[in-house]
Amino acid sequence: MKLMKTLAGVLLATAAMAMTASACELTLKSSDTHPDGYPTVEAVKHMGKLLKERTNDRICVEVFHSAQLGQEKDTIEQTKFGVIDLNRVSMGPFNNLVEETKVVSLPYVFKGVDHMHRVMDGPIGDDILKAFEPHGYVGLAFYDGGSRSFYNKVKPIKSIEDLKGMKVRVMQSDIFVDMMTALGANATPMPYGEVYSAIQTGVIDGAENNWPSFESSGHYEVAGYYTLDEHLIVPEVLVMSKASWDKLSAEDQAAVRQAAKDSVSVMREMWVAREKASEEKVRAAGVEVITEIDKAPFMAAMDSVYEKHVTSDKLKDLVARIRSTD
Ligand code: GTR
Repeated sequence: MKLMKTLAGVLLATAAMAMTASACELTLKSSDTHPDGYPTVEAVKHMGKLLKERTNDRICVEVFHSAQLGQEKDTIEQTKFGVIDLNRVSMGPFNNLVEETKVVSLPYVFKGVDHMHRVMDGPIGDDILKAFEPHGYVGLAFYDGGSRSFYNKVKPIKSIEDLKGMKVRVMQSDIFVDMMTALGANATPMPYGEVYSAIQTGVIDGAENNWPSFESSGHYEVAGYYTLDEHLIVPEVLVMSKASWDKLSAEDQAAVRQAAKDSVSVMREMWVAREKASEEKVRAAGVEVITEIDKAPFMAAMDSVYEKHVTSDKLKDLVARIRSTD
């Protein structure tokens, strides 16, 4: 009898635990390539917290960080089919799927990060978010991705000539391949997760990214020269699978959208702090940072990239609107 009672007690406790764990009626699975603590990961967690509060614990978000669900290009595909509900990625790997994302992936299209914010926070940003929908995604919000610059293990890049013949990893989009070709380098498109060992083993000489990614990926341990040429400012995007979205009520869709929007300012604050912390860590590790760089020749070399990729009226118009935004 005593044993029965104990067993019943254990069963009850287990059931209670299971109920607490599954208190959320719906848990949205979210993917991120970055490690825990990275601003994009924390931003989506924050979004999840807001959503949970606002739906009285009905809808939760679980963030699978550190590429647990796969490399960006693969997770983008899985998101289309609703295997992954939410995905935080760079817009670069979306270039071949959603044409409009190409304009924000063009080298030197933004005058700086503030300009990028003004563009993405306004009607152009709204238009780009809407452009995801016919392709099976719902664009929810843009996050910061800083400025991307070149790093390598061979020598300090002080001018465009230093890039000649270098093997540089880029994100998987033709724009970036053509950008490197225009700079006289050899582009190697590959998933982010393969870059560290590719530099280490000499498959490539270097890559390009912002301070937080350069630091958190550990690439600075194998690539000791970082040149702040800031050739790209590619915003990050948080998308939801249209398949998952369509299962929500209109009210819950609005709650998801609002929680995503409300996570943006928090993300930007975290981003600024992380950029500073990452820069300090990388500099303290002895990486040579080249800040004195004439960007004019880099910009001039990009004409061919624009000619090749900005061909439709739609993209021409978007680029013109970006350029005329103060
Ligand atoms: C990072 C970005 C990632 C990923 C990565 C890359 O800056 O946050 O989403 O795109 O760059 O270079 O692949």
